[in-house]
Amino acid sequence: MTETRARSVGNHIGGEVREAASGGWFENRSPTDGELLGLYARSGAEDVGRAVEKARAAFEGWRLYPAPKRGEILYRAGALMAERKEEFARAMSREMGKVLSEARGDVQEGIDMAFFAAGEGRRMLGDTVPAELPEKFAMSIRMPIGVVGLITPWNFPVAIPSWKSFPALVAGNTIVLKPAEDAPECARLFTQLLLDAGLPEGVFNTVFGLGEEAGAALVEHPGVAGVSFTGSTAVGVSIAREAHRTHKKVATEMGGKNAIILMDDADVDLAVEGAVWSAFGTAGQRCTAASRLIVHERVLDEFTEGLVRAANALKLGDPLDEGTDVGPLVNEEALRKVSGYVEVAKEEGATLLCGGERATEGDLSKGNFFRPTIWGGVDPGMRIAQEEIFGPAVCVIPVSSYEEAVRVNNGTPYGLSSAIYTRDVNTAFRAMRDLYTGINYVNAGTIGAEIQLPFGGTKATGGHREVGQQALDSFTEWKSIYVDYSGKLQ
Ligand code: TXE
Repeated sequence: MTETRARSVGNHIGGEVREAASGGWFENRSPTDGELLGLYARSGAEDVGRAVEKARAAFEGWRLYPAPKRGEILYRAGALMAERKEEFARAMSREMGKVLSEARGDVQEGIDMAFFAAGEGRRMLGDTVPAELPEKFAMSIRMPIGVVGLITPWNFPVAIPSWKSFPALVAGNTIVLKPAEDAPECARLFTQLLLDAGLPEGVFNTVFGLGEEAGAALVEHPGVAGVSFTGSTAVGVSIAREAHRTHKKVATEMGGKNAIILMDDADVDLAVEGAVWSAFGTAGQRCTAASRLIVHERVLDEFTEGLVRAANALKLGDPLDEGTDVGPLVNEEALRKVSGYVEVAKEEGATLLCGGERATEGDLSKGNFFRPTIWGGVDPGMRIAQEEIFGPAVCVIPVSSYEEAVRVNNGTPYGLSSAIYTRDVNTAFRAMRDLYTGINYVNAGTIGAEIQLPFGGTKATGGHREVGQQALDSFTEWKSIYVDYSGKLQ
């Protein structure tokens, strides 16, 4: 790649690379040291309109292209992604700050998703059911919906576009992607990968830009049949409202306030390890990040001591360094948001057990580094225990029974993931029944979703599911078909 191309990246529309109609650009800067990594097209309604037009034109051919053949292209995309894994992972670490080992995991999810979705090309099961009359046949099939708009966040910049794109493509839809402004390079690599894998022109289009400009234009466009979004609750709710107004199918995934419960019979060392990675992995910027630790009072001291020790031992630094445990927050806005919650916690009377401030020693001063933060003595009603912080900060909430733990777990607006540590198999099964979240871990932290099971949550998380066979639900409509072969009015 030449220096000039690295510095200014245009949209991918109908197989061509184009500047934004306005000629504007936005900057992509490293959260580690502020370096300018590139300029990306700052698109608006005109660019989005052009991309939707190309995608609509391509839809007519793509929907008739046999699904097993669509699957073959996805197989090639998966294989190419495996070959380019390191390139993707490094670009990701550099532009959004996830440590390299986690970035590789992110890309691996994309690879897994490509192969899984490719298989749907020969499956995409519908029902055949008995008809009510002898010479009649009844069945259901999935139909693609048309052009789908994908709006994706920066925190899983390869996995999430893959989770959305591959099922949408195998089902016969064409796509306009509006990736997050904090991870555009991953989206460029992803788009190039799909073209190299052999997707016909116009089937996959990428329009860079800001949410309220390019993103909003995509949601409003009448030629878009469906929208799939992952990001903040406020934006997701406004997108869903606009999509309903303009009669689009819509799926929103809007984060969580995930909890890990520790019962008094838990393996405390195991739980400390699980809690540390669930709370501070990707600097807490995962939708399933654990931000509440609901701990039985009988193991509270032992657990809290172990947790603070482990958090203080984490190494902050350059995410490209293999020895780094925790990288920077994605941008200065995120830094302000997390710092704001430290003030809130103080006002609410929580006890700061460690962290609570920006890390500025040595090279860390150049980036958005925040120390792993733990609050003790937290009441479940406090704002820090209710709102998504999306940073390396976690609350410890003491409880005295299983019933109280379940009540606290279920007592937030969100419902993405939860975990329980217990050695009692009966308690574990009760928890699987009682915790009202879309994902539930037993004796493991809130990390490690596998793409063959649905991913998503209840309540303010959004209620939709990605990946697994359920992924097709956001990108297809069911059609029921009745064939009468009697040749007469039955
Ligand atoms: O999200 P936004 P941001 C949460 C988390 C985080 C907060 C802010 O709490 O601190 O959101 O992050 C596009 N019309 N999560 O600002 O703004 C935007 O360009 C159409 C949780 O990154 O929701 C980007 O592509 N699109 C989450 C995408 O929406 C719009 C992951 C997400 O951006 C738009 C990320 C608009 N009006 C953040 N405004 C999770 N569930 O994991 C923005 N966008």
